[in-house]
Amino acid sequence: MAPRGPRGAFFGERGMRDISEALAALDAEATAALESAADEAALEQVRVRYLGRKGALAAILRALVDLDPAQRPAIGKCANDVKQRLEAALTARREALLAAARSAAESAHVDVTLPGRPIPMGRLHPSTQILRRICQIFADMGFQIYRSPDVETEEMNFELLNIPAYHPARDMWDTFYTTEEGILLRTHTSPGQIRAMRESWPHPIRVILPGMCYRYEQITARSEIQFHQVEGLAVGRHVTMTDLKGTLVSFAHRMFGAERRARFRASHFPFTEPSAEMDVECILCEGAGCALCKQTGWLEILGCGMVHPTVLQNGGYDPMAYSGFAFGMGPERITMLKHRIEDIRYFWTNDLRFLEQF
Ligand code: FA5
Repeated sequence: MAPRGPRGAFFGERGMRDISEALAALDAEATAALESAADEAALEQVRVRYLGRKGALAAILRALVDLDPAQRPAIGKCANDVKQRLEAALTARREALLAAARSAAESAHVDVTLPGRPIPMGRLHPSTQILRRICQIFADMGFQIYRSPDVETEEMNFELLNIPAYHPARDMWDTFYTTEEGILLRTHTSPGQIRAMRESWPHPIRVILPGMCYRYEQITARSEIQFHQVEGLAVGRHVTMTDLKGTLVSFAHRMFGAERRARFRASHFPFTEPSAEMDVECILCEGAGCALCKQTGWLEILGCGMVHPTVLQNGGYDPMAYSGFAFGMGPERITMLKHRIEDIRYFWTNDLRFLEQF
């Protein structure tokens, strides 16, 4: 029987040579493709293209039926050899890819016994830390936090606090005025006293008012144009100077240590009568006298006094029936004392070398 071509004609010597050459070409091409497959997906594509049911090798094998039966065994064996070689190469490549993936995973393996890499943590600003500490101490004594605005009326900041326009204290508390007549940035938290009283009347009051204050003055190592204050106000039917002293001494002991002595010095504020300033024993020399306390042995921490009858009245409380005490302190100055910081300007210059110490 003579060999037939694809359309029924038998292949001759030539046809057999063509199939052998096609097998050799497929063998070389598929081997190269397998070797360059970079991952499992690429490998699968190569397998389907060359060894799949509709792949290149299957097409050649189908053509064997057109060969002279005498030639089929030899060429069939050759095709089988190619198939087996490619299948072995496929398996070898798959294993090599798996091994590479495994060793990559091993090198990325987390060693839980190694010390962790520290994550840089932010922290609270020293002013915020001291504000929270102050609030905590007064909260423990039953004081609530009352918020009052930074932008105030001249009336609240001065007149209602018994500081009329001609009063010399206005020079001490000069501030920044807005373009709106009579509206300014508060110089102290004391206007919050009037707001708290007007809101609470006729009930007793025990509040602290933390917040930012502004003053138009020379910036120095001790004075900023913007700084915090914490105001305190207690109003009731039998509030006395003894309550004021007990509250503030208790605060000083918790803030600076139970062994630290405190004292009150007579002073003057237009909105309190009598008025005082409170000192604590110098934290550096412990009362002996040094440069920090200007050789006095004492450091001033706040102003205070019994709420002036006019101010009580402006807040809506009858001074014949009610009395109260008030105080105002500067948290930045307290932080400076606690940590021996020599310049208040460090607080707002955003220098991490300073901030990271707290
Ligand atoms: C007042 O501002 C009064 N309102 C305090 C007061 C309240 C007295 C209630 C009586 C009753 P003085 O101006 O002294 O007082 O300021 C109070 C505190 O604010 C000072 O002790 C100081 O710690 C802080 N302080 C004042 N000016 C500055 C400034 N320029 N920079 C930083 N802190 C300041």
